[in-house]
Amino acid sequence: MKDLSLLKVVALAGGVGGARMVNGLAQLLSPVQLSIVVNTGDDFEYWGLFISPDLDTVMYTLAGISNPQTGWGLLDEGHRCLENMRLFHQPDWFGLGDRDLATHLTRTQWLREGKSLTEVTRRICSALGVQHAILPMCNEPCCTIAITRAGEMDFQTYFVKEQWQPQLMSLRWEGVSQAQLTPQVQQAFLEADLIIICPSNPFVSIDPILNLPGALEMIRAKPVLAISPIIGGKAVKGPAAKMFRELIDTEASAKSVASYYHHHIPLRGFIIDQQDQNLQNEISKMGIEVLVTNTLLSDPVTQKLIAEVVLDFACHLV
Ligand code: FO1
Repeated sequence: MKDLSLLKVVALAGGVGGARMVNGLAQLLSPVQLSIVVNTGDDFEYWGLFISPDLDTVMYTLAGISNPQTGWGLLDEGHRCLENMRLFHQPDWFGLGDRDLATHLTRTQWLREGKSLTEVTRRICSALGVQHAILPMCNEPCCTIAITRAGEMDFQTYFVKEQWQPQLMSLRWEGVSQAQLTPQVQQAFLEADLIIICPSNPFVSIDPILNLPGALEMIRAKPVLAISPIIGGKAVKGPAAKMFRELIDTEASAKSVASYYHHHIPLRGFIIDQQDQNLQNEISKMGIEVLVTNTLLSDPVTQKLIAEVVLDFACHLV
């Protein structure tokens, strides 16, 4: 059994569910103990600005300034700029708030000055008072492209503009062959005692990280624990359940999540919600230790409680 105070964890995260799990872990693990590797497959250009939604969602959540209703964007937000962008017949389907714009303006300026996405993220985190290392999975663009019956589209067009309704046939990542895990991410994997796959969308938040050259090998070398993003056959938020059906012709369940990951990363542990208690034995038969607990990350206090249960389970596994 590992002493929690000595545990070094790397969390893989994307989207709102991932950010909320990370928020729980960050209340229990110091910045020395916890590093967060974040998906950048959702990144895109909009209004001439470089937008990195998953980095922002994790940063804002850890800074305690994210909009609790949506999980993304900022608290106390205005949309005056959006109103005037409409006057100029600019696209308005991606709702950028006024305060949020400062992040995109600054990130775009610093990237244009030649700073890496990792350095830009470090600087913004420091200004927001976030002490944990939020690490983009790579510094090169590696954008998720949705191949749908309605044609190909970038991820945000699929997810926001089309409200993830087009039928998905497959996904691809623009630039993946030139993309590399950053040195900081590789170092975090090497030093980790445990890797936690947060309850994010397996296909568009976690797979972009796993697809990067060398990622699977580095992750397989460590004990891995995952939390199911599917509860009672449904995603807590977003298209994960629909993607199980459309991408791999599989009914979404905590069990299908476990076998999806286990197929290419042997899971040491898997955490499912009480609603899926009935799946515990079937998942255990795959050779995975299963923990059944509440996994609804509804607010920061609950996020911390769930993280406590997860880490206690983890300390018995590693
Ligand atoms: N999601 C929406 O459904 N509608 C939006 O208008 C929207 C705006 C937005 C602005 C900034 C940002 O960081 C995220 C935003 N998101 C919006 C969420 C975003 O599309 C998703 O959180 C991730 O890309 C999926 O993980």
